[in-house]
Amino acid sequence: MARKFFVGGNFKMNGTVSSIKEIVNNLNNASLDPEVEVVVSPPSIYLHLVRDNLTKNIEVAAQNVFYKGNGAYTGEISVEQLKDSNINWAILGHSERRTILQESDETVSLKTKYATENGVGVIWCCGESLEEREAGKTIEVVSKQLESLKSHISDWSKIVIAYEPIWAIGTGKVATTEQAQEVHKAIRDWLKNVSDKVAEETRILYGGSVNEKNCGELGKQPDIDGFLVGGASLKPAFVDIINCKK
Ligand code: 3PY
Repeated sequence: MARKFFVGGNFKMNGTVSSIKEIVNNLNNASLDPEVEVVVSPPSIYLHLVRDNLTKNIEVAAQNVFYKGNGAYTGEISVEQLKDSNINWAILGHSERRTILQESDETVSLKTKYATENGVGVIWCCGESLEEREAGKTIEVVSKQLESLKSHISDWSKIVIAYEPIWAIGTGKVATTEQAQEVHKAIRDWLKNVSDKVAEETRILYGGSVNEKNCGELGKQPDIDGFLVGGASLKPAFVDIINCKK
């Protein structure tokens, strides 16, 4: 089965009612490649605004979700609430949450398990720090993150993996196409530990300073099945990234 190209827009903690309406209008009026699956992820306060106004061809993702159902968990958001609001995706394990919010591999895996078992797709992020890359530990670090995930989940069909080297996030530094392809291939090889089918079918996105200029080359790599876009998803150029295969 051919893997459908996937482009996610991670707005992070950015935007206002008016700037987000502008992004939504821009996407609604754009001619988007129908062969590409697009998901945008605004901050939780704007999830409804986006879902209510955005074309239904584009799905919406939360930037976090809790690993338990509704209850006494102040400040958290539940899978049930997402589904009730027609939000069918969540980004989990982004390095900003792993480092700044100190989410462990275990926490990310538990969240991913709860979300996927209850009908919410997950853009599951992994990646190494600059120090780890320089120590030659990239594959080891990513494999450890994957290992934790594998020990908690059995259904991989609702997971899209985003490889995001931490040193390329918000720094303007992009992994070279060779560096990105090498890790994507290693992730696909690792997925054979789950099954050949999962290795063949799981989309692996590249994230980290993707923009309209570098997306073309990255998108041609055999194991790069799309992007998780940060800052550029807030700009009109996001449309060019979605259409990079056109
Ligand atoms: C970035 O491109 O900076 C990202 O973190 C995308 O998630």
